[in-house]
Formats: sequence, structure tokens, C-alpha cells
Amino acid sequence: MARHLITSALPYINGIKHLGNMVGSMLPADVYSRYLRRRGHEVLYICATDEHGTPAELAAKEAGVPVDAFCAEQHDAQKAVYDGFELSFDYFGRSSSAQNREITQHFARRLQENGFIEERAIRQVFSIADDRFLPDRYIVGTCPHCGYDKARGDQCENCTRVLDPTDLIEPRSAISGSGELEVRETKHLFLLQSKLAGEVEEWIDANGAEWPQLASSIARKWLTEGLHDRSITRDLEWGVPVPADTWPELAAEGKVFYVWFDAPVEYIGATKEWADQDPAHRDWKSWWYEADDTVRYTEFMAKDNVPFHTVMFPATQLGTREPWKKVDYVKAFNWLNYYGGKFSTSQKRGVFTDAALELLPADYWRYFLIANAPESDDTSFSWEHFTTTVNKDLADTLGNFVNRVLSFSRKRFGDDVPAGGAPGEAETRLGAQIAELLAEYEGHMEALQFRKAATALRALWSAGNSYLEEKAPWLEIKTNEEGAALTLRTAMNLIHLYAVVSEPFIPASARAMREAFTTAGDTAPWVTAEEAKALDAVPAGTPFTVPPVLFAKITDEDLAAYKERFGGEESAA
Ligand code: B3M
Ligand code: ZN
Repeated sequence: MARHLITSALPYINGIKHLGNMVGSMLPADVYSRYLRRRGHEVLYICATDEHGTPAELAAKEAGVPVDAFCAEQHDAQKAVYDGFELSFDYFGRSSSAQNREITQHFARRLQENGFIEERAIRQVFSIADDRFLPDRYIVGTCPHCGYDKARGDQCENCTRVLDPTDLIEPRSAISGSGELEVRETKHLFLLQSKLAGEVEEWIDANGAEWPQLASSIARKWLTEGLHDRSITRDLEWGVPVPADTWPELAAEGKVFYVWFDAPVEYIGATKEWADQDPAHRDWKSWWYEADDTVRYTEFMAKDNVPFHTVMFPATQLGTREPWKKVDYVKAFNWLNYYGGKFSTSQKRGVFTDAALELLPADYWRYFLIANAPESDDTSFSWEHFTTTVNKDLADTLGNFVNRVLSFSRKRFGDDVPAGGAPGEAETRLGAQIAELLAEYEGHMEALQFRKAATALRALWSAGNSYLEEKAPWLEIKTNEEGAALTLRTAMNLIHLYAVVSEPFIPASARAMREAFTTAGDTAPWVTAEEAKALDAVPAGTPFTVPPVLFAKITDEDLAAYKERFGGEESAA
């Protein structure tokens, strides 16, 4: 069995994420982790909040809270939502941790020793009133293109044009509002990516062959355009400090590393955080260092993060000249749109993960999002589509099956799985079909094809319905009680199988299905092909209960209320 290291892109600290963020990284990583664990693999699933950078500083300022307190609060708020979604992280860390600082600084020192970092002087805007250099987006002024008077130095939010701070008319500091600005020379560290480009290309040639098209095409595009040297330090208060032992002058000026330099290192940093919490995890480095070939590393992310993960972070790792584990498989996602427009955090457009959980339990969202994951193309969320999917797949196909079978059996045969009848032609056919669909489902999961896996799972659920319609135990019972008992017992075995194999998608409902049966010692993590064919893991005589309705249907009134609250077509951009 392989050891699987899994990471999902680290959500930025500023604000609760929307459903598009969820489906593009954390949720599929969770489904995959859960699946692999059930198949007996050793899994380490790591994620964390990405806490540094200008947006975090600005958001804290806006909230009127010191940035460290702001981040601590936001981290907990995000973690609570992810717990609600049942994301099964082995560890959910923080990029502002001491561990990440230590490892990030170590990376920087090694890159320096190996000649991949250079100090360069650049010209940058300095605010006299604030006594500091200002990052581009800390400078505001009037847009030369549209006249908007709160345009930022990096971009005008009104006309979306990309700007240079010197383009702004009447520029002023976003911190103090002071217009006393001047351009001064200042030193920054540059990562000499141009020196590493050849090695990165070789590495991608050797390792990227099996990456999905979306990831490899983006990586190739970046390489073709050329890897430029990149400034990796910033003048911010909040970040990993440049280590004084190596760069005393820059450290004295209070420079910190650029957020994209320390964020990917936090995959490692969070693993160390995980290890420091529990002596049993002492060997954490075996996941990351001198990586023997038993570790397989899979990363999940949205497409805009691909260049950082396939080119820049590998360049950084290679430049340390230490054997850090590099990614084996990059699972990238397109955008989930909201009614054809974009989900937007800044414009609060779309459905946010905390609000989603206030409406309905996590399983509804988990199933819908994975079944419609933007794998090969952008996909679009609409309340209508969500409603149809929940009502048809979850309420009718799965939930209703479970309830119908268990309630009917209890009514006619009491509280135990009924005995009698011997499997016949219909059961053999059903078993063969289930085994085949299960193999299909497994194949898609192994290939990280989530939509196809969802389709196969739904087909498994449908097969139960077809069997039930065909055998019609509610008629059968009038003439052939043994036959009806066999049908219901077989259907109950399907419910148990669904409980086991649906768990990666809908963990809470899977638990409810499994707990319906009080089978002693029932801890089987998965179902073999033989077991799928036989459908007899739950024997006659097993006590069972009828769980509450698994999935409530979304009514027309609910749908109207959701559209009203969140905005439907009308607000589409
Ligand atoms: N926080 C960007 C994003 O969430 C960034 C990812 C970091 S992964 C190391 O889209
Ligand atoms: Zn403008």
C-alpha cells in the first residue's frame, strides 16, 4: 500500500470562502483522501490558512484589529466551517506558525548558499507620514482611464485596468491618506528563477507526463514564456521575517518574505505543526524529505494557482539542493460560476460556505459540488440545478430507497432483517451489475475523475431502485412471502453497500445508513467484488432501525426563498 501525501491549496485568511473555492481544492482533496483511507492506504491530508500578505494586513486594518489577532480569529472561523463540511484534514495549520517561519527561512538560506538569490535595488514609493514603503495596493488615487477616485496602485476596481502606482492621479497612502509620497531606492531579494528554468523543465519532462491536461498546459505555457527572476521580499509588518543571520541589513529594515514564497512551504510547515502536536508523528520528515518512492504526492488547486505549484515552488525546492518531495500529480480545477458570472468574495456574490451550511447539511453540498466539479470546463451553479440534483439523486434515488425498504420491511417482518428465500436469477444479475458499477466507480476514483465517479455512484443507487421496481416486494408479499423477504434482505444489503462506498461523498448520510444495522463488528472499510456480487454481508436476523429521512426535498417555496436571498439570474454579470 502506498503512502499518499495530499494537499489542497491554502485558503487565504481574509474572509470565509465561497462554494467555488470549496469545489476547486479542499472538497475533492477530502473525497480523495477518504477514498484512499478506505482502500487501506496511509494518507496524510494537509491544509492550512494562508495568512500573510497585503490582503490580510488590509483586512485586519479595516476590521480595526491587530493583524495577528485578526488571523487567529479568521483561522478559527474558517476551521469551524470546514469541520461543518466534514473535511477530514489530518492537520489544518497556519502559515504564520513558528514551524513555517523556520522552514521558510531555511529554504531562503539554502537558496542563497547555492547562488539562487540576489539582492537588487529597486525604486519604490515611500510614504513620509507613515514612515514606510508602500506596496502597490496601499497607494490609492484617481484612475487615469475612468476617473474613479479610489483606484489602487495595482489595479482600478472600477474599470479593472491594471495600473502602476505612478499612473495614479493625486496618489495618496491608503494607510494615512497622506499625499506626501516619494520614490526611493530600496533593496529586495530576488529569486533567480532564470537560473533554474532548465532544471524545472527537465523535472516536468520527467514527472509531468501523467498530469491532467489543464495542469500541464498551464505549466508549459509558463515555461515557454520564460521564468523570470522574481522579487521574494516585501515591506510589510506581517510575514516571515528575512533572517538576520543571512541578510542583516534587510532584516533591520523589517523586510518579510512575499506571501507566495512562504505559502507553499507551509505544506511542509503544517506537517511539522502536525508532528509537533503528537510524539507519534515524530517521523514527519519521511513524508517530505529524502523521499523514498513510497510517498505519492497529489496536490489539489484551482487553475490560477497552477503556475505557482508546477513551476515556482518546484524551482524553489530544486534550488535548495535538498531532496524535498515534489508533487507527483497536480489535480487542477476550472471555475465554478454563479449563474454564468463569477463568484466574488470582494463583491459578496454567490454562496459562501458558512451560509450554505445554515441552509442545508454538508452532504447536500458535497454531493452536488463533486457531481458538478469544474473538471474539464468551467461549470455554473444555479439554484434550479442544485434543487433538481438534490431532489432527484439524493432524495428520490438514494434517500427514498433507503426509507422505503426499511419501513416496508419493518411493517411486514418486524425489526430484524427478514429470513427466507434463496437468491435467484434477479439477484445474480443484480450482483453482477453492482460489482461492475463498483469497479467503474473505483476506476474513476483512482483516476481522480470526480464527476465520472459521481455518475457511477449514482448508477449504483439507481440499480437498487430498478431491482426494487422489478421485484415489487409490496406485490410479491401477497403471494410469496419468502420471495418478498429475499428481495428486502437483498435491498438492505444494497443499503449497507451504499453506506460503505458513498462515504467519501456523503459521510454523514453514510453513517446514518450504516448505523441502521446493528451488525456486530461491522467495520469493513470497503466492499470486495465478491461481496458486491453476493450482497449478503448483512445476514438475516440482523436488527435494524429506520433512520430519519436522509434527504429532505427542496420545495418550490424553498427555491424561491434561496433565489431571493442570494440573487438569481437578475444579478448575473
Ligand atoms: N492562498 C491562493 C488561493 O487561495 C493562495 C493559495 C496558496 S497555496 C500554497 O487561491
Ligand atoms: Zn479605472
